[in-house]
Amino acid sequence: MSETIDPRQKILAANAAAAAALRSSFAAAGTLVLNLISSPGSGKTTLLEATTRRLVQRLRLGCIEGDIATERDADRLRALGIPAYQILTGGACHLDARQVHRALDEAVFPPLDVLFIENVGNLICPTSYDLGEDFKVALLSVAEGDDKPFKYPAIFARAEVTVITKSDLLPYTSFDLDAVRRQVTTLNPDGVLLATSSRTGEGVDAWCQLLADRLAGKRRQPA
Ligand SMILES: Nc1nc2c(ncn2[C@@H]2O[C@H](COP(=O)(O)OP(=O)(O)OP(=O)(O)O)[C@@H](O)[C@H]2O)c(=O)[nH]1
Ligand SMILES: [Mg+2]
Repeated sequence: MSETIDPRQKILAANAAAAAALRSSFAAAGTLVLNLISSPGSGKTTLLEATTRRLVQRLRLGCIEGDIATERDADRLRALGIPAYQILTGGACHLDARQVHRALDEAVFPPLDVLFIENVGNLICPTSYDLGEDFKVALLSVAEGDDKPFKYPAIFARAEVTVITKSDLLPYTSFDLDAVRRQVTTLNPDGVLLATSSRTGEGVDAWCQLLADRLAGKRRQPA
């Protein structure tokens, strides 16, 4: 009897192999790599802009942007003086490890301390695709509603860090931060949750400190 292989499992296995190769090269380079995942418009690029403004003098930063169309997000980060490469998926709802590998080949980035990978705006598809990152970051904006972790559990369970964005909008909404905290803790008891506003700067220093701590932790580990 012939064994049938689920095509999705085959794709994910090929992706896992490509991600493992990326992870070893990031370890050898001592580069901390983050995979940022959230709905469209939740504030990924704006948080990266705020992060870049704070850290660009101290750390060598770079960015891979994933979008269906346009170079807009990569242009926003280049304008702040960091190298950024735009992957255009042409319709695909997530990035995969082979695209990241090709992007790194084409971009020829200088040595980096931190590489941000901003995934295609989507809380579902990017969740299953390992990109060789150190950890996934799930972002949830106050404007999206406080029920999202339990509605999209996979990403909030897998992301080591959840960043609530647009906290400046809290006074104008019924968003219950404690309710979100409880959901995230249930899904991922070891996860970290930060509330931030790229507009007021609230929580952005704590986010930058988390990046610096994770980078130092990675550099202490043998490659
Ligand atoms: N009030 C407020 N608005 C914000 C904040 N961060 C981002 N925005 C606004 O939210 C909108 C979307 O922000 P982006 O950073 O482009 O969102 P994104 O997640 O990168 O979007 P995609 O790349 O399309 O998925 C922009 O109009 C931002 O100005 C914030 O902290 N507070
Ligand atoms: Mg963006």
